[in-house]
Amino acid sequence: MASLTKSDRHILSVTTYNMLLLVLLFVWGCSATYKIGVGKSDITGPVVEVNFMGYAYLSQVGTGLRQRLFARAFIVGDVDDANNCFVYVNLDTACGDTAVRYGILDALAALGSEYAVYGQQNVAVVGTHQHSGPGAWMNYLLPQVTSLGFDQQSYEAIVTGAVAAIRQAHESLTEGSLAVATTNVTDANINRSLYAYLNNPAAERARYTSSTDETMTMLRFRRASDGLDVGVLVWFAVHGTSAYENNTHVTADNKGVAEYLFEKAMADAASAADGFVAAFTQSSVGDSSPNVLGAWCDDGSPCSFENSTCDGVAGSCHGRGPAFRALDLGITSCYEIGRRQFAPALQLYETFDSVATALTDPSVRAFHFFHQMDGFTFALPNGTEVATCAAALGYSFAAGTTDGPGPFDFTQADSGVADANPLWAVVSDLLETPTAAQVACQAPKPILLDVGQMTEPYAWAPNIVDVQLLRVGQLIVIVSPSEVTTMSGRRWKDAIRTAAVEQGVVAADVDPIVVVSSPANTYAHYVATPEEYAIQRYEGASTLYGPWQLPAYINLTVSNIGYLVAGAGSPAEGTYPPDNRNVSLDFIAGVVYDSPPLGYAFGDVLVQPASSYAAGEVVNATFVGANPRNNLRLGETFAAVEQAVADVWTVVMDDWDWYLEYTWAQTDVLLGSSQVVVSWETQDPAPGVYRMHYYGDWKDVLGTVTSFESVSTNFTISGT
Ligand SMILES: *[C@@H]1O[C@H](CO)[C@@H](O)[C@H](O)[C@H]1NC(C)=O
Ligand SMILES: *[C@@H]1O[C@H](CO)[C@@H](O)[C@H](O)[C@H]1NC(C)=O
Ligand SMILES: *[C@@H]1O[C@H](CO)[C@@H](O)[C@H](O)[C@H]1NC(C)=O
Ligand SMILES: *[C@@H]1O[C@H](CO)[C@@H](O)[C@H](O)[C@H]1NC(C)=O
Ligand SMILES: *[C@@H]1O[C@H](CO)[C@@H](O)[C@H](O)[C@H]1NC(C)=O
Ligand SMILES: *[C@@H]1O[C@H](CO)[C@@H](O)[C@H](O)[C@H]1NC(C)=O
Ligand SMILES: *[C@@H]1O[C@H](CO)[C@@H](O)[C@H](O)[C@H]1NC(C)=O
Ligand SMILES: *[C@@H]1O[C@H](CO)[C@@H](O)[C@H](O)[C@H]1NC(C)=O
Ligand SMILES: CC(=O)N[C@H]1CO[C@H](CO)[C@@H](O)[C@@H]1O
Repeated sequence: MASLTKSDRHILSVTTYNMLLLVLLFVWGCSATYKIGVGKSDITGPVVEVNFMGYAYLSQVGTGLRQRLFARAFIVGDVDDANNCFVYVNLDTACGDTAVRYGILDALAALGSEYAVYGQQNVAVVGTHQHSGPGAWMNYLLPQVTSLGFDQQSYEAIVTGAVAAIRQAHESLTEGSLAVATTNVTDANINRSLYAYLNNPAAERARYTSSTDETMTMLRFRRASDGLDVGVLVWFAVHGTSAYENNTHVTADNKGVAEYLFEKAMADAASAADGFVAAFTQSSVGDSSPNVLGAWCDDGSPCSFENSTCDGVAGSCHGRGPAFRALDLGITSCYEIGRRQFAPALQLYETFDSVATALTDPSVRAFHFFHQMDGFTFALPNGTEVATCAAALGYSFAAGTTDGPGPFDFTQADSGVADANPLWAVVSDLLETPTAAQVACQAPKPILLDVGQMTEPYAWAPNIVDVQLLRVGQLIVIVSPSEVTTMSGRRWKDAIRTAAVEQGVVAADVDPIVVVSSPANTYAHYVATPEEYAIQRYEGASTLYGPWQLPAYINLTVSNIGYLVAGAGSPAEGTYPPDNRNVSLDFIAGVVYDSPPLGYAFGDVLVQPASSYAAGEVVNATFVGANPRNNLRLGETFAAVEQAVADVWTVVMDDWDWYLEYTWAQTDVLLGSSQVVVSWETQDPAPGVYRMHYYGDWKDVLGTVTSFESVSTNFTISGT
């Protein structure tokens, strides 16, 4: 081979350089550029004297706070067209809801033209499905029964925080890239209705290794300006029922723990921008339980397989979390199931680039419409015409699940204790007997509550649902109003994946990535497969619109998937669901006034901490308190642990921290006296000098609210 001249070498190196550049451009070109923004804001409503939303257990009324709740918002937009964008709001709440979504949309509309691109069509409001936050913020009457109505303060905390998170996301919009990676998590969920799941066809079940969806999907947001990550949105299916129905401290359950651990880890990560937002969002949650040791009778024998009873009774069959022997209302299990989502997520994040798929198509699309489920007739894929019905709940609904008693289990208040529930006393006479047509439509469901036909004094449950899909590049998000069971989610995702390819929604050379978010936008209970429905366990009994609900949801989304094609228009909005915010009943008494016991002042320390503790011990301080409903202290804290660092008090823990617990108790109803215990379950803190700090707000007889604060004496913690 002839030797090259200097000029030849130059030409060669230029060519090599150009080729390299081309290759690089090709790689960069693969990853599309989007507008991205993230935000996070406190949504912790009244932590005491309000019933928790989720288990609908009449006596589960808040007595304090373990961990604050947040809204985390993500905005994705097309760089070339500001109108093509969507907002994904992940709320640490039991579910999305019509009242809350109306409130968010009203508030966005009031922000003026800059926010006019966000509306019905492209805002998704998704709940993490936790069961230990204050309730009384929902649009329909049924979930209001155990919460004694609708509480303006509880509702506003969620709406205001969600809007604040969306504003932060909007104000932080910048160019960036998105990529998706998945991993399998095998120790954080279990199927709680295996008997129903097994009624799905054997050939279909054989396609999967598990009876729960074990896929964790992470969407990473990386901004272009400095290459730092601003957030992750993580889908994984597991009920937020680690904390049991007898826990009365507000928490965001296992997903709140995962979010906390991930955001704390990112605070020190070189790859993460300041204000990094990690949202763990809910997926095919319907039959997926965090009680991974299975369900057992209180006497230690297994519950009946078919109907989860012990000697024919449902009440004594309970799911057990990984740490059920801790006898701490599920709190240790809750942390552990959170950690079991955090750890694989962190590992995925740290190895992300080697396994991720970049989103490569710059288009961003979303559609939403309302659909009347009562009397919706449509054709199954084999041509047979079927219909969905007005909402109804079956008998198994009252029995609840192995994760806890039935949500809205107000049958407990049915006789004898009616006086205990003033709202039930008002509405119990309004129960409807289902018509023959409704019985036939819902068969084989034995109807317990014909909620879809009950509209007095206002609608009890939704008959109109939100139908919504979001798309960015080849990622498609199914936004479901009902809790989707494992197999329902698989069928729905398959149908969307197939349709997205067939209808050219995604480019021919990429595979669509499909995820399910549920429960979102409203609360339409469950969606089970027709085969699971036939079994009528809890999830089937709570599939509101009859046996064909899942095929209907699939039909509605698949038929409209063309709206996700770049440049397509929008579907008609449909008939809006009723807005019950102004007409809802409210039997929740407000705070009358606070006053300290005779001879004391607000903030006086009734019980000081000991002077020293060993790491691992619990430190308690008791203060003369006031009702925390006087001021929710959103974005602030009721309690803090401070450490003396070079003689300067430095906050080391606040209301967000899992191991700092705030407990409020009324000690004299007439006088309005109360006390607060700030309790720190120390793990392995740095040895040093610490104190407890309590922040309160008291209300006088005229209604004026005044803030106060107080600190305990110093205490030292020695090493282990
Ligand atoms: C997850 O599990 C499924 C089923 O066993 C398997 O096909 C897939 O490759 C796994 N995914 C990852 C990322 O390990
Ligand atoms: C539950 O299933 C058992 C069989 O496992 C049966 O004996 C019992 O009658 C069932 N109970 C109810 C309430 O359906
Ligand atoms: C709380 O509920 C769980 C599950 O039902 C039960 O195992 C536990 O004993 C209860 N704890 C208390 C203190 O009542
Ligand atoms: C949905 O149902 C309608 C009405 O029966 C039918 O025309 C359409 O083909 C169905 N769409 C899909 C995707 O199955
Ligand atoms: C179509 O499918 C449904 C649901 O599997 C079934 O009930 C029906 O019998 C089928 N119709 C025909 C004509 O095969
Ligand atoms: C509810 O009441 C508020 C305040 O009075 C009012 O501005 C609003 O229009 C009402 N909304 C509906 C849907 O009636
Ligand atoms: C600390 O306070 C909590 C909450 O009131 C209470 O449950 C716990 O028993 C107390 N622990 C100690 C060690 O006093
Ligand atoms: C408590 O600790 C602070 C900070 O180290 C110190 O300034 C103060 O003197 C201590 N108070 C008492 C009573 O020891
Ligand atoms: C495959 C699988 O996940 N099976 C579990 C489903 O849940 C039951 C208890 O409800 C377990 O026993 C199975 O191991």
